[in-house]
Amino acid sequence: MRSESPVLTQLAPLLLAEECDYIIEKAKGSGREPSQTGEGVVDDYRTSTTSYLPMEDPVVACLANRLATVAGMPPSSVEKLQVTAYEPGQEYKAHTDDPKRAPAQKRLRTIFAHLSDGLADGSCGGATSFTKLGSGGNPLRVFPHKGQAVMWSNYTPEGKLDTRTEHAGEAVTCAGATKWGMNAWMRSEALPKAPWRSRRPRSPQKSRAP
Ligand SMILES: O=C(O)CCC(=O)C(=O)O
Repeated sequence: MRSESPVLTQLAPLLLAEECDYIIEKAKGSGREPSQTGEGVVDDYRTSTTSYLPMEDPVVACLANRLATVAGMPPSSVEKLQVTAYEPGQEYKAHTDDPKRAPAQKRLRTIFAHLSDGLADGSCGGATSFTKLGSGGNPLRVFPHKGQAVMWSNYTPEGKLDTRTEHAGEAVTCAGATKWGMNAWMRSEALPKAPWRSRRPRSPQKSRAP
């Protein structure tokens, strides 16, 4: 997997296997809804299901801080982490991650992490494919390796939406296979109520007189 323009950074690994399993369990416990597209509609453009992680959970909050650090963004820029699951035949067609947003709310950066086993050799589909990159008429495909992630900037240094980052979640093709992934989107403006942002270190406790 390689692209220097735009830069796609492979994070391998980003998450421990135990962390992937934890995220999946938390996502299952948060209820799975039909996914919406970036325009906020449910249709056959995106047929997976989605859940949002409980960001007040200490492990999840710790992960959000790690993701922000890796991306070089403040923790308060991280949106609620979104987990997405694809059963056989489900997909997310080509899209960019920041359609029609107000400038203050730009999704500057994306980290998409793969959470499941069994799809790494590509024989059961499920790749994250960058439709405008790649060669020989083939998209640049990132196959799902549990714990690995890919990171990119959705905007050019000049501040324009970088349409070269268009990507798709290819359909899972094998019966019984499920692909789990996690989106971390980081905004240009702090999310004021983000409870998972780093708390200020506590002031040292006054020592009691012996
Ligand atoms: O499933 C994938 O590989 C990509 C998912 C994605 O692009 C998204 O959820 O925005």
